[in-house]
Amino acid sequence: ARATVYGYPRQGPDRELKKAVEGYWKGRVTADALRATAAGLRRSSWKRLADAGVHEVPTGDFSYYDHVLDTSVMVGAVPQRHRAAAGSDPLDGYFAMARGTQDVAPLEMTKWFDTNYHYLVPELGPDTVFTTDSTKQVTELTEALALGHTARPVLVGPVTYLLLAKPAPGVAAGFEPLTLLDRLLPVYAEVLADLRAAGAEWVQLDEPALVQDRTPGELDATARAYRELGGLTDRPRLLVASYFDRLGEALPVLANAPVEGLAMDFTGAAAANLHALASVGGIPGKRLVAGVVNGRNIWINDYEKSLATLGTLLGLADRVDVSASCSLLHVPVDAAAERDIDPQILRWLAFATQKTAEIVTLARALTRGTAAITAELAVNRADLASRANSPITRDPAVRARAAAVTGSDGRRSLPYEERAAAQRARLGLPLLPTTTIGSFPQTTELRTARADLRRGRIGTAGYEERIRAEIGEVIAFQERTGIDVLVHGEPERNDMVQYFAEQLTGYLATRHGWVQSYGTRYVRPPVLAGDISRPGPMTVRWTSYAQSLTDRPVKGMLTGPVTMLAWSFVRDDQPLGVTARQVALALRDEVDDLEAGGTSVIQVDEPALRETLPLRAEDRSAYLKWATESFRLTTCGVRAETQIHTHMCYAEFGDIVQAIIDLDADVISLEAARSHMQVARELASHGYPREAGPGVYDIHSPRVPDADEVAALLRLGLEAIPAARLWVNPDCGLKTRGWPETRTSLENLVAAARTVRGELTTS
Ligand code: THG
Ligand code: ZN
Repeated sequence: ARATVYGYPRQGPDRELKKAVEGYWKGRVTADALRATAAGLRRSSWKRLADAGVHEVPTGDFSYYDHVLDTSVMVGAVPQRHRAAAGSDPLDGYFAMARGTQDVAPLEMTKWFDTNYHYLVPELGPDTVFTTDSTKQVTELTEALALGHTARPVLVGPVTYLLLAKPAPGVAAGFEPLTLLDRLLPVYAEVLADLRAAGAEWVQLDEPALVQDRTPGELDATARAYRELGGLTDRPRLLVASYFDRLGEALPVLANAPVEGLAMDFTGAAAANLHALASVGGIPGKRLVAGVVNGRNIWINDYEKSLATLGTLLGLADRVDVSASCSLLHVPVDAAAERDIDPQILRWLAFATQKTAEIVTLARALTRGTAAITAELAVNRADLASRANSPITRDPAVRARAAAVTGSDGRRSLPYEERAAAQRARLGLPLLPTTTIGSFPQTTELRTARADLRRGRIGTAGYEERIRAEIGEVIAFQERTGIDVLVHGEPERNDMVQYFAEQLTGYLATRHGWVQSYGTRYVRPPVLAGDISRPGPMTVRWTSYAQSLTDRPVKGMLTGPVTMLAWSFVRDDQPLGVTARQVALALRDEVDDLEAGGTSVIQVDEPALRETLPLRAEDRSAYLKWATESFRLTTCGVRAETQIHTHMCYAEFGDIVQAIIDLDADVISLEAARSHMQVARELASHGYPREAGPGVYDIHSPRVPDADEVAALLRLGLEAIPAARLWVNPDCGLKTRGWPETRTSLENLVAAARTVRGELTTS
């Protein structure tokens, strides 16, 4: 058996790629220097893999920005508006597609399946003409072969590429990119021929879209695609890879396709692939690459369990190789860099480096028998036992409390209508009340203050003085501008998930655990390692301080349990719903403390509610059940006159409106400005019964909307949501905006609210 991986973190151990690319954008790094840095990173990643014992390294998985964008370049799917830039310089054209320019908008970005990676959405239409550019794939393969590696180019497969695309601007929304398949396949055929000529024995075609529910037409297209590619004579052997879930109905399609290998995920919900593969009679004559090491979480592998899976698989394919379930892009580079984590706990963690070693060990056991890994097995067993029996993973008090939760803990004391009356009486807000989502601009001074505190240049007292001053300014600005429900602006927080994780017991933060989120942007997801409890209040002090400065209500701001899970590495030793309940109980105490401290409005953000929705429809109701239960457990402990808000963004909400209703929040604010209040109409069509603030100011752009424009959006909102239940707010938090545009935009927003209020009272 061979050890292999489908992809490796691109950034380098110290995010060297981020620095080089951003330096290039600023004109501080030449194109040649950028290319040299990239080639150096590829070379060292292959060397790390090969030195660890990986037999077949991936090529073409590297990217300056995004591998779906690279695929668009490979097939010539460059939108008209980016062609001028691409024509004058390919690298600048590439970045124009990724980031836009002064004159043209970038491609849209969206989440890569249910991960936290974002890709650039291909824009296609009936007039799209595909052309072949295999340069990047061929160059990277040639580099690896020249270094003496056995290498396997990895490409986004044609079916997934088309299924991830959307109609180009100006093309009818009903256009289905998959109808372009027959035009796209000849391009893939040329790329395959070029790769063969460059020395590829195998090429991997990634088709993760096949783990989602697919229509019979889509499955037919898949069969046709692989019949055609498989039927080519001038091609390397083909490995069709799937990951993130089970193949389901697509399995027989691929098993019967004239390709030489399949790569399948056998972790988590995808473990069902094992029985499915047996029930189609295996893939005799084909190579199976078995993803038994979880490629998107950070826990060490259970060798005995993986070996049992691999043992069964041996009878189901011609040859079985070992890999991670998906590209290692989704995990940080090296756990050994985490000097601050307790060495005992560190033994439970596996980042890309450790996962590579696991894959090699399992491949060795498969080839030479488990006797060849006796020592590794013993260590693995001991580490798993230490985790299972640790007081960190089993806190009896947390468990007893979670077990004692009853249905009434997840129900507000009164129905919405009565709460709303109590809240109206307490808050005394005008019609169309104005508010913001929570954060205000994170100025350079604030970042510097945080960095100074970290490096010991200023003490806690100096830092807190700085935070108090900022809160004072933010409150004064909001009062001056005439905003009705104020926020403290969150100057003390960097990443909201990290901020709470650092204050909860059972959560680990990493120092170097960067994972690419999009382009040159990275996050350091904290680790939900143990049972979660809250040693003390987390936000009460700053919220109370802000409230002490004003007579208007100041909203308390928390991140909800679903988002805390979605943006962390989660425990794999208990159901997600169990972890969510623990986080919810810790947050519930925070909500209760805020209320006890006099906070009358509390917002619990769930931006990730939609993005964690399972890939397969049949798994969704179970997810939505624990997701809504944990939100309600967080928020339902308050009195009727305390108003609960929530906020969601980054998503289409159409398919979760019922879940949004089930959260039973009094007020929800949503991203909507760019979609012309589409979300307000969606809420209305589902009979959404409570208050809503569809965003009227798109904070993703530095553009300042004028008051007329905001007023027009509000009038649109009023067509869907009655005046008594409509709020006025931006799309999302303001932390990425500058102060000048924030100031004017919010002044215009308040002016628009006043204008439309006037129209309501006179009519
Ligand atoms: N927090 C976390 N996960 C997230 C988001 C978040 N996932 C989805 C979405 N938001 C991703 N968006 C971003 C936006 C900006 C950055 C990263 C992800 C970003 N990162 C800095 C960088 O790479 O330079 C580093 C930030 C830091 O120092 O922590 O700008 O909001 N958890
Ligand atoms: Zn948001």
